[in-house]
Amino acid sequence: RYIQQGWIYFNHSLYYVSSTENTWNDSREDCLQRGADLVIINSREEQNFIREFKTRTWIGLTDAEEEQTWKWVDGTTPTISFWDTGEPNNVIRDEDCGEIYFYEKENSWNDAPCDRKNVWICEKKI
Ligand code: 2F8
Ligand code: CA
Repeated sequence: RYIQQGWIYFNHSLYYVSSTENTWNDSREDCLQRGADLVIINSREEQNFIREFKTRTWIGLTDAEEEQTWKWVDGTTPTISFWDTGEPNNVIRDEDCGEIYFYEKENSWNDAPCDRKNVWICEKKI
């Protein structure tokens, strides 16, 4: 078993859950400084693993570059997605950043304003 202080292992990646809240950009910056990036969700198993932290959290998803074109922080387009019903809806001002909102539900992603403060989760592949 792979153990590293503050990081939790799942399926070839390590995950770090912040203990404070920050904007999406500052959250991403924190992850980069930890040699990681905001979490990228590639499977139902990973989505459900992240939900188990039971927190509203930023994920590494944004359409800041082009409205309605959602991209992961590694530049890829989601192959599988878990938007909540009616999301993404861009409802409050400009909602360009992805979060897990109602983690009780498998379909729990929401687009939220990037300057909102959230817990964040970093992922690094090992
Ligand atoms: O009901 C979904 C809706 O809830 C909030 O707006 C009232 C969210 N806003 C923020 O998180 C700021 C919306 O993004 C979300 O779509
Ligand atoms: Ca929304």
